[in-house]
Amino acid sequence: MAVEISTQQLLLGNEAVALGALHAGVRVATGYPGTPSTEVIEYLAEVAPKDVQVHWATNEKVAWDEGIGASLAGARTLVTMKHVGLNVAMDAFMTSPLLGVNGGIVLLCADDPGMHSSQNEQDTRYLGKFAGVPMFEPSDSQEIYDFVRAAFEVSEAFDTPCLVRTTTRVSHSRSRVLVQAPVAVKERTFERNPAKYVMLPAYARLGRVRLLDRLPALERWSDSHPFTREEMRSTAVGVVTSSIAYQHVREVLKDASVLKLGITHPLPAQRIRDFAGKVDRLFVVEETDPYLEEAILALGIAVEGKQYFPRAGELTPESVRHGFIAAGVLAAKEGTAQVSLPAPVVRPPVLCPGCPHVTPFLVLRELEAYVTGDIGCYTLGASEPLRAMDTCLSMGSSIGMAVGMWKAGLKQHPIVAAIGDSTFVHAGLSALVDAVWNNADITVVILDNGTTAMTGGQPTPEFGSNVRGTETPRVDIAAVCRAIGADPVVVVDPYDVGATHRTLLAATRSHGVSVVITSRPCVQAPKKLVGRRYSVETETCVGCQLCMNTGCPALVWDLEAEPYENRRRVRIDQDQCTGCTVCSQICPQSAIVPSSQG
Ligand SMILES: Cc1ncc(C[n+]2csc(CCOP(=O)(O)OP(=O)(O)O)c2C)c(N)n1
Repeated sequence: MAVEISTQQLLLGNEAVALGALHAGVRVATGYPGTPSTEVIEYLAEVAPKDVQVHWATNEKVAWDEGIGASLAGARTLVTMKHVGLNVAMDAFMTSPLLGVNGGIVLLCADDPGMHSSQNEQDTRYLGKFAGVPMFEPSDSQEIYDFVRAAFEVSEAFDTPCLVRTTTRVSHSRSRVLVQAPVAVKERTFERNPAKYVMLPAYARLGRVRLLDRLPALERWSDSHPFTREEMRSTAVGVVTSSIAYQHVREVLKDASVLKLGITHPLPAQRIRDFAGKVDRLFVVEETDPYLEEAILALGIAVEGKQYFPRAGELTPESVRHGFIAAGVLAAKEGTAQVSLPAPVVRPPVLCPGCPHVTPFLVLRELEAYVTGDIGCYTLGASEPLRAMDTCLSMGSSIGMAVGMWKAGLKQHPIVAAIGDSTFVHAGLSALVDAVWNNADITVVILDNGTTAMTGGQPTPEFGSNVRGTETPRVDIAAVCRAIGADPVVVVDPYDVGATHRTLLAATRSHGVSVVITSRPCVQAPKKLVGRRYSVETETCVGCQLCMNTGCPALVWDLEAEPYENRRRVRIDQDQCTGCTVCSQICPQSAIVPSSQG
């Protein structure tokens, strides 16, 4: 082991996933970054011995395909992604239970209720049920560790992939974990079996029957498993719950009896029936959708739930308390010993000082381009003051949407797709092929900062090294675009405002699919880059505020300087300035100059 394993550790939920997998004998782990799942692969890369293969894939479908390949070749395998990532992997994921496994395979899928860092809110439990796989829902780091270990056993015992579904608070909370000795896993190797592993319709029909036959056996297993825990207290109120909602129920309604579910597909139907028979009023408390509630109603059991508890956003102890007050279970004043603090001032996210994504958006706004955007730090190009992005749907959608707009006949302004380098490799490549093939008249701007900045700076295929820092070949994005047939393909430095302007203007005036790659490393990766700082010459500044259009947080109002004709002058916060020079290049007065202290 690269890191010593003690018996008790304080672990982040995502670290517990990694350690649980490691102690279950995982040999291959892959995934695509996405909050709140990202730390699993990063931690595993740190603690796993070098003979455990840990790497990032280019997208979630590729990760799942690699995972299934590794499983069939005999390795216990972990694949990680966030909820929307499972949509990307869904085609392969849906068919994989028909093939079954060789080495156990576990998918860790982390949902983001409340959309702290996501384009939508989605309850993955429906997808687990849809695919017909055993699904585990842990509520703290100990359960994550135990459930992940168990999931590998279940995967092999029932010949099916397993899903461990977490949510933000479980993935990102730290709690004590008692770790067990690693298991010794039996060696397996690939055995040819086309009738099981080749999904021709004739074989797939058999696979579908195997899947359906497996479900009753899994339900019996779920009914008898200790991961379903009945905690009997007062019989006036019984609550069926799982995941983080369990913690909130225990905090808010200490006297209630609880049926705590650890396996939420297949549901332990008999245990639910038995529990319902022991309590006067039965509630379900669950985050986001009424997944458990609908299933319990379908069993013919009367249950109360979403009429009291919110469906949108994260559950909190407060929202659970309010729900029970509305249901008449708690009196309004009960359990409200909370200190009520004023709501914090909202501070919208902004691009970092020196972010190389700023200039292309300044130029695109000036060109009045229709900009179909994509997902990454640069989505902030839609916000004030840049206001240069018109749409954003899902990862990789920008190019297809630009083609669609062009097909629909939008002509007044140039149509530009803006996409980050990681997103381009994730789902933009085939869309670029489509654009060229369909003879579209669009410009694609690849905002190439050499990293996956939004999720914390994971390496991309052009980075030159992988998650463990091992050297890898670099994928040349410009060469790929040329090979696809985009023309022209121009690389420009976004810190050079004039060159970026000229390049984008020429590209949007050309016909066909043009690509402009704005190439500059992320200012934060691998560590904060700082050049010579700049400052404003107060007497030269006329308060025109043009520099403020960059949205750079280092530019602030100079409250001490005399205003110029009633306009506030600007100052540069020296602690934040990175010396990118963009504001200096656009200042019409040439008032922004290198600081004397350097
Ligand atoms: C399907 C899906 N997978 C993963 C994510 C998480 N995520 C959001 S943006 C992003 C990539 C950002 O990298 P890049 O496109 O290079 O832009 P940057 O943030 O570096 O500017 C990822 C992985 C997501 N939102 N959707």
